[in-house]
Amino acid sequence: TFNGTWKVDRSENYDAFMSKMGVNVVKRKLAAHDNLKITLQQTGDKFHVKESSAFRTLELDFTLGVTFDYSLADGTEVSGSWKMEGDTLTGVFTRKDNGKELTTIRTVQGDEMVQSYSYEGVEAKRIFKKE
Ligand code: MYR
Repeated sequence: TFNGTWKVDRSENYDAFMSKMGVNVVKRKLAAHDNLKITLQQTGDKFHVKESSAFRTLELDFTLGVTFDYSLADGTEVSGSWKMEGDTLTGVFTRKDNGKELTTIRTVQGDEMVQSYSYEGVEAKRIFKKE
């Protein structure tokens, strides 16, 4: 379902979300045009991820249900895991700096991947199209 390269097409409430996360206005303006591209390759319960954006390029592996560390594009460090329920990927991550929880959900809807984010009651979405 998730396999392929997904390029961000549009975002909803992302600026307010980043603001709640404590990202300053300069970085938020840059992030609004980050050209985020995520390539997902699933093999069983393992995922290989390639991420590229105006900020950086990185690759990582995770296994469903297994906790791993990840740094957000602004340097905020989180730790958590993804789980799969049906065709929904749900990630629960905890910020290392303040212990607060960030949850994120990926679903594929038609030819788009929708990723929603939630932090301290503020929600956002980024919608990706398959490349
Ligand atoms: C991946 O599957 O792509 C790697 C793990 C992602 C972990 C959490 C993603 C949350 C991103 C939130 C961006 C907020 C920017 C302030």
